[in-house]
Amino acid sequence: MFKIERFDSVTSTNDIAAQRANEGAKEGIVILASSQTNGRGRMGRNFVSEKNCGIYMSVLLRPAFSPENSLLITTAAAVAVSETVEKYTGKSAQIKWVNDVYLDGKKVCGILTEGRISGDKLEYAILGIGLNLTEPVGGFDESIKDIAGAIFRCGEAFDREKIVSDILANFEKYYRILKAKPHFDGYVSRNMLLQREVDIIRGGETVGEGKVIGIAEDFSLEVLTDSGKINLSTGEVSVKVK
Ligand code: BT5
Repeated sequence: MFKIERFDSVTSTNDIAAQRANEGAKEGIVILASSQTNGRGRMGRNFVSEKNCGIYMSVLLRPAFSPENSLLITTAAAVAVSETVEKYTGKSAQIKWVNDVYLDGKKVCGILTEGRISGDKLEYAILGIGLNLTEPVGGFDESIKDIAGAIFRCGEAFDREKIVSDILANFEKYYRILKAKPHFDGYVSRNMLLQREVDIIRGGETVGEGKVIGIAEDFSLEVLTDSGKINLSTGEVSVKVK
């Protein structure tokens, strides 16, 4: 399903993939770069993408479903990356709702799905995946040194191309039947927030607190607050572990 275009350095692989999409490229184009000068996360946040230290890639998708289902792409990718990380490390990966993969308590991967909607149709989606393979020489950037981790130790041998193809193959097996949510159990079983006390953040402000009790079928986060159970939808809110 995939055709990989390789780059040395780009602003953001999501930008190049969006360009391809706007030029009419078919589903399955993958933009893979050794570094990004303007890698981004959600809500304008930065994604540190140092040269040869990670996998920075974006996949152009043209799914036949409505924009509301685009969360299925992000969550399926989180499971696909987790499975790959587990294969190479022999350790369990965890998913921090909704788009981060953690290993040994550190964030090793972030996922950003962007798209273009026309009318009520999803014209295309760009699945962006940033996975830290090794810590840069001299350590992670000051801004992320407390939270970021990598899946290999410096000097450890690995086959980057094989890891890329494993992630894509794992993703494809879910993507083919995505509306049936084949990745639901794999997502829920890796829920890092389960039973954790969290602050609920909206627009940078703490608007509530509670205990995470699960993930609902629509991938919303179930939180028990003083006034009962609420379901948090991504896009509006994020949570911070207390
Ligand atoms: C994400 O956003 O983590 C989504 C990151 C998606 C990156 C990929 S790389 C390929 C494609 N091209 C792009 O331009 N983006 C995608 P979010 O959940 O908003 O988290 C952002 C936060 O993660 C930052 O504010 C930092 O705290 C932290 N962070 C930044 N760089 C990191 C890194 N390399 N490793 C771990 N954490 C990092």
